[in-house]
Amino acid sequence: MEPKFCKLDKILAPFDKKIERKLKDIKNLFMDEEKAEELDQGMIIYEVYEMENFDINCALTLLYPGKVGKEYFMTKGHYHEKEEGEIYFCLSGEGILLMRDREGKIKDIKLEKGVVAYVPPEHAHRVVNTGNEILSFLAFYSRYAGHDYKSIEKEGFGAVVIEEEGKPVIKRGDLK
Ligand code: M6P
Ligand code: ZN
Repeated sequence: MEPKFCKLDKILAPFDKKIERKLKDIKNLFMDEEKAEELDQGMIIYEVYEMENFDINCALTLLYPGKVGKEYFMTKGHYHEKEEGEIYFCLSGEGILLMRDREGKIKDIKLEKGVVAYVPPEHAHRVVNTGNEILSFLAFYSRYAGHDYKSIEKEGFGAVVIEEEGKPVIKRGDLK
């Protein structure tokens, strides 16, 4: 097995996989789906550059600033298929890391440059960009963890982050 490396410039390069999520791919995540329909469906909400390794993957996510109505742009969010945690390292921007345990309890960590956050196993995780610039962060996770998006699609996340009086507010409850 050869050691390998990527360099972090604007992207993690060379990368093994790039994922681009456009509004049309995730519009059903937002509370105001009608509003989402009115916006440019080809707009990129976030990009992920992944370095795949033997056991631990590393991914850089660039989450663009913006809102659908009052709700900030965010990632899809997922549980892991295996009981594995994940480490986030925020490089730039401002945001919130939302976590949801299997009982639906919501926890959150504010993200800004330099924050290192641990997502425990059995916690769904989603990142929300609450600032005016790109929110960029690295994530480190087991290659075998797997992404379970279905549970969130079925149950909803149980919290949304919206702008109220110019500030981000987390609304908990039986929301999307
Ligand atoms: C981080 C990691 C990746 C994930 C990405 C985007 O980089 O958690 O595993 O793919 O964020 O999040 P999502 O897959 O929920 O859209
Ligand atoms: Zn994950």
